[in-house]
Amino acid sequence: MASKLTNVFGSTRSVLGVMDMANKPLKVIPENYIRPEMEPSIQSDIGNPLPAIPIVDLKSLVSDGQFKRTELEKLYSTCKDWGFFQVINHGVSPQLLEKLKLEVEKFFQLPTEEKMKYEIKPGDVQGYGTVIRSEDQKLDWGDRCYMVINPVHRRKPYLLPKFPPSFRDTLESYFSEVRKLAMTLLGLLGKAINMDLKEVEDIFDDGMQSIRMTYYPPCPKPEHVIGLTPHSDATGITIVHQVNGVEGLEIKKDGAWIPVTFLPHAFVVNVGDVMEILSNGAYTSIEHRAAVNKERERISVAMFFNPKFEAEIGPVKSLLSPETPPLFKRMLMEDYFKDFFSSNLNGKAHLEKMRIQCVERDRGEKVETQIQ
Ligand SMILES: O=C(O)CCC(=O)C(=O)O
Repeated sequence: MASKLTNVFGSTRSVLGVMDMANKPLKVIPENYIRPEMEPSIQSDIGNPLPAIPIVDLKSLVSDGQFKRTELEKLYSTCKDWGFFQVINHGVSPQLLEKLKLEVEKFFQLPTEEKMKYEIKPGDVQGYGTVIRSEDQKLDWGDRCYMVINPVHRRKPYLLPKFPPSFRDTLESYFSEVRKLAMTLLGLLGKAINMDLKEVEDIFDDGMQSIRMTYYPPCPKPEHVIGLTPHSDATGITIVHQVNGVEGLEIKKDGAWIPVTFLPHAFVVNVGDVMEILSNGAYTSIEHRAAVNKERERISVAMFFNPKFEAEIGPVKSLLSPETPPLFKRMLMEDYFKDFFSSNLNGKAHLEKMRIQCVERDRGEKVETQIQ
């Protein structure tokens, strides 16, 4: 079937309601959810435990506003080798996380007609539902709501401002707590590649921030569907909260899909493409996906921290020299985003578009070409 493509930065329509479908007894999974090409994840067995993503204890990394050099070095190698870590002692209160859990669960349990008020509008990517760009598009086994939350003037008036008041207030408290954590982590990641705090703040302070809340219903054949298509994030960093303790996040490490086991109250943090670009490839933005569970629903809340729309992204100048030339091109954050949201999630394809390729010409001269 011919693909019907849309205008840039937009959707033809959105679909709502995997949840409604999964609530009815399902004999067959609809064809557009089936992923025949899905790579299996590795499983633990006796004597062969799963590799675990590193743990960062923020209390031992920073005390009295000072960081420990050895811990910072560990953070650097974690972001280089794994691109993912769990953060504990992060300072976000367990009471707030519990309140968020109740509110998010309540939100996803609202009748479909209520949630339709927040449906993604044609030509947009924000709101409740999934953007459909072509008739033959494979769909994820999850209901989600994505929205920009900062800068505040970019918020859609029909989304967060129209949420049930107690949910909105809880989300605002969550944003403010997690934002503090994100700025601390971004400062540390910057420090580890010799960026000044001022440079980090100029890029990220009051930057573009967004949130995706996802409800993954149980699926009778979880091995045939995917909750979230493999992708790397077009962000500086992402902070993921696994709201109801049900696992599903998987990361691709050395070619294998590894399930992530969240520690209680920990957040999982990942380096995004923008951080890989800023660090000139020192940090790695890792592909990840979400699997679904046969019996239990799963809920996650991911918060994305990006540079300001008007910031230029590209390798940090202090990292460049004739021996360490730029590996990525420079671009305005706003344009980078438009480009990201104009296509569906697809592994690391978006980051690869930013990569500068060095081609040795026959003459022996080094020429830089850019993959477009
Ligand atoms: O559901 C998860 O654990 C991951 C969520 C995520 O990576 C995303 O929303 O981009």
